[in-house]
Amino acid sequence: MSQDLAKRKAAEAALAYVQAGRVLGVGTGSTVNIFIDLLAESGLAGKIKGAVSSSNASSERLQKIGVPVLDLNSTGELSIYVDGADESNPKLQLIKGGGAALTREKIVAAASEQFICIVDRSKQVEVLGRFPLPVEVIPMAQAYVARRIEALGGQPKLRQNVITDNGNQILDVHGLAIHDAVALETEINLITGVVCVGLFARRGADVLIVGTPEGAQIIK
Ligand code: ABF
Repeated sequence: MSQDLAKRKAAEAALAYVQAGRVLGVGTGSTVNIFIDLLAESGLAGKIKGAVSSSNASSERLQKIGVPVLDLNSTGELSIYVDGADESNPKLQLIKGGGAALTREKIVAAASEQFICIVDRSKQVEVLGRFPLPVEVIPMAQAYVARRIEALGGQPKLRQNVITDNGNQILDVHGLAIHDAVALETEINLITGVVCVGLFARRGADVLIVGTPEGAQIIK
């Protein structure tokens, strides 16, 4: 209950960044779901031009509250992107992808001026990696990519019964302690067959909103 309240506090604080008349980038996950519901409750749903969504699940939720879901190829740069995360270190570098939407999340974040990340305190860590690092891979290459990741010191496990919105599979990489997130993101990105790695380090969050049952802490 208190974690849900903390997520709500973070989502509430993110509403302050939403700009009327602009297109909003919207991520995926349970905290984002609360944010979408608050867009409706606050009346902001009717004031934004529309949203670009990072998953079919979020698109459906946005459509249900009457927000036009737009194609990123027709919107140009977005003002802000609001999304959750699985882990954040003090540099606002993130692990994302627990919800299997990491590729579209990274695309929409890249196309947004500001990435506002909404979390509860359980997501804050000193060193990234306790949460298994998601890596989206082309299905025919998953065993090859797994071997390359083992050579980097990780323990990849194929996520069972999951095909991403892009038709790919996910390896969850266990056993990492990520002290140089930018270097590891670059290294995994270069493995042939990798579509996207759930390390948001080269471009982390611009603002981290940490919800607590009492309120929200803004970290920049
Ligand atoms: C999403 O937020 C994913 O990248 C991540 O797995 C998820 C976690 O959010 P929550 O804990 O709010 O469900 O963006």
